[in-house]
Amino acid sequence: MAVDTDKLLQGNRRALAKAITLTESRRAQHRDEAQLLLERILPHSGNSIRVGITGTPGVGKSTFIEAFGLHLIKQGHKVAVLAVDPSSPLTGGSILGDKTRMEVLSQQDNAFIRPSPSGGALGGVAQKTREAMLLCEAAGYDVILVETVGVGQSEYEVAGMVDFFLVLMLPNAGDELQGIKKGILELADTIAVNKADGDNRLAAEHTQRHYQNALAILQHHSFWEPEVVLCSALEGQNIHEIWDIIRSFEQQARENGHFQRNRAAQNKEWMWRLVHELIEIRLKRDPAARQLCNEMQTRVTRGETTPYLAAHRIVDAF
Ligand SMILES: Nc1nc2c(ncn2[C@@H]2O[C@H](COP(=O)(O)OP(=O)(O)OP(=O)(O)O)[C@@H](O)[C@H]2O)c(=O)[nH]1
Ligand SMILES: [Mg+2]
Repeated sequence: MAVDTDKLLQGNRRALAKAITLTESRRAQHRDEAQLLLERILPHSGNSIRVGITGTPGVGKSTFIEAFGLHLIKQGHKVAVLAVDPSSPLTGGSILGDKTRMEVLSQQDNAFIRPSPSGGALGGVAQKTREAMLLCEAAGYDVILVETVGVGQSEYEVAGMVDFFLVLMLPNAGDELQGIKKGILELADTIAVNKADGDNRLAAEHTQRHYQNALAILQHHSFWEPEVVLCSALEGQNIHEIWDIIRSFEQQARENGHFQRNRAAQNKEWMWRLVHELIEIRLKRDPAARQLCNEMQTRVTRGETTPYLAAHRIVDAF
């Protein structure tokens, strides 16, 4: 499954699609090839703004990405849309399965849309999405949109791989209805209340004030003060303004060094996460270690030893 690296770097879509397929392959040989390819293209990656987009099902993510992506393309950008959907490991998830709401965007030469990978062994869906992101950047895509739904840990995983995190909300719904978990507001760099059109307008303004208040009492550790804006993906309202906000964030973050520091920290964190996972995978693969693990599990559940001591014994033996 040879990928033409030159073609990939020239922005050839078929080479890009093939490269991503290679990273998603479960075959050991493909995995090795993929890692070599990634190392080769790494110096050509990174020249993009990575934007995470989340929101409860039906909030309008697909509609928003369609409008937003078309706006960006008009500005001369090349837009890649990736998805992180851990909900359905076999089918590859539901989001972006419907390209119907991105019908126009998906036909653009300067747009590349890729549905969620299914989870792999090491690092899961997030690992593959990170790899796809690097490949898209190497192929010249300078805006990467990573879509996710509020399932499991997916918002956290996406927030950990992007420069800017956009949370879409519905008008006039409490936190429970938004599917908002505690902590999500702390991840948001901007909240956009979507569907702020027609009869929803007043309700949207109400929701806007609600989240403005909620954000005001949060502790921000960063230079950036998240805003709450209204938009209508369907009518194309305020799409332009949201891009302006992201641009402004990027400019400030690059100037004050946050941008580079954040990416470096993300890579470091991810490396450690993989180290932890890899140790666990190897441990469970080794027959002797596996037996010891089982033994320790039994003893811990019976209350014969402490989790602390059991963990030490396992790791020492390994
Ligand atoms: N009035 C109004 N309707 C909208 C807007 N954006 C999306 N919708 C509608 O809301 C419904 C859901 O939109 P989607 O874009 O599919 O939402 P989604 O978040 O991608 O949903 P999932 O993929 O199921 O998570 C569709 O019927 C859209 O037409 C908007 O700005 N205003
Ligand atoms: Mg959708």
